[in-house]
Amino acid sequence: MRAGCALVASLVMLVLSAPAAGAAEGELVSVSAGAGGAKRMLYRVGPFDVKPGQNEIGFRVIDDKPRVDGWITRMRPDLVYTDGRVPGVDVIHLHHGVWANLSRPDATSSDFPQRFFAAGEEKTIFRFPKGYGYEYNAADTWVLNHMIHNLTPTPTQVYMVYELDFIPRTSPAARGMKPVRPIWMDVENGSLYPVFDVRKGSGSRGRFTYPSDVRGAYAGRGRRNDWVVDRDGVLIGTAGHLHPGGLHTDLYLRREGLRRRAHLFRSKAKYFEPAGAVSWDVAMTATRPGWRVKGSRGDVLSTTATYDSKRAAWWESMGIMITYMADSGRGRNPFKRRVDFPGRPTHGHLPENDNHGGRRATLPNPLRLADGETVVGPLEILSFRYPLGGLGLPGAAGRPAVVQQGQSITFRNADDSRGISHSITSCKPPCNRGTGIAYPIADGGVQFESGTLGSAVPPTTGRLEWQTPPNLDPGTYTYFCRIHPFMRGAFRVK
Ligand SMILES: [Cu+2]
Repeated sequence: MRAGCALVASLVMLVLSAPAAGAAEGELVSVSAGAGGAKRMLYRVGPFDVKPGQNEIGFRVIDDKPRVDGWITRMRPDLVYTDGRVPGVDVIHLHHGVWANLSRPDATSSDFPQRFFAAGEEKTIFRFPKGYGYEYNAADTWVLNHMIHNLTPTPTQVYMVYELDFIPRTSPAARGMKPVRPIWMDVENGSLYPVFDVRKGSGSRGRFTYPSDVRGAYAGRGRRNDWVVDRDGVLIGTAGHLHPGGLHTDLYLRREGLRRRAHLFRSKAKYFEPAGAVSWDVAMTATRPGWRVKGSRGDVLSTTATYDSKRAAWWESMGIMITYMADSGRGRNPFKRRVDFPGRPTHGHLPENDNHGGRRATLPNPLRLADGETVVGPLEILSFRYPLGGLGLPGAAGRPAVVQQGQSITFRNADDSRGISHSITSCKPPCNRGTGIAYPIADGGVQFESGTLGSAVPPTTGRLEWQTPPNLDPGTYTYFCRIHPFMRGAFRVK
């Protein structure tokens, strides 16, 4: 581990001090043999106790990994219940898993151990081109940074699954393997929760690119999306990570003395989702096996993330592009020859994305309801309910809460004591249809957003209270909780 690395040290302390996180009780589930001594190994880590409505970041040392040195040539992530079924993404959502090697330094951020593989709900399968692999030392310590999000109040248990294609160092297939180094590219690199907001209507022509479309995105903190290439080498593969609403991530190279930057690759979000770019029913494209790009020491690699901003706002979005680099080998000079050929999606539609939602109204239409009670004092969100104007609540409580024009409603998250965070996020009225991966979304004509209300570390904002904008025109406004989208509410400005 690198000395003087405060964040890593604190992560390790966190991992080692948490009793539940000491010895992981995961296991090697299956092994199948491939050519030349290669193996496909399926591991599961956990089980993780998933609390009601949880949406938090945790760490766990991974003891479940190959026992001998060798090469990793492919990784596939997943999430399963204890009975092996894959949870619906509208129920349990893999916000992210980041596999980090505590025994090696990270290339692009001194605040982290080496982040060598990561996945979100798009579940990208990463395969290195033939002859390349991630060099694996059995003695290295791995830690899994996980964020498992429960969209419901029902507790459960899940395992994180990772499948490796592994070549033991002593097997014939290991001959001539070339090592790759993970280069973690991220539009908010260095942050434990690297997010930015996409407002509806921002950017131009319905597309918003971060950081380019935000003036002063990195004011006073350096360009988070840049990395100065530290030694000559060859980039051999990459794939992007986005959230719903995301369209593509891009990788560029700049070289001193050249005016034009070279476009290296666009990782596109291929949506299977019938409603379009609004859900996790998506696969990202990865570079094709023949992609090789020469980079020289002193070049600047950078990444951007582009989202659709026509239909909705996308709060707390990400843009990450893990790129793998070898120290030597043949590659194209991207300033002389084209390299940005289209990639391929790493998988097809996944059945856990089958509940799209948004088909039928399952709650009363607040536009047609009579006035509810006039708001006096803060509204306490408790037990996954908005107390006044919570759609589906019995009697007057289920009708739109009334506020006079010029006044605000204060919401307070009273579930925080149980570690549950909520948001108040505007959606287009009536916002009363069935919940699924594609509904509701933050498509309110008037945008308001509380952030993730909670007192803990990110992803919460550290605040429990939020006030509606005081300048709203008379009318009925609908909102939902981004963390628990079955929660809906309405208020009426008079
Ligand atoms: Cu909530």
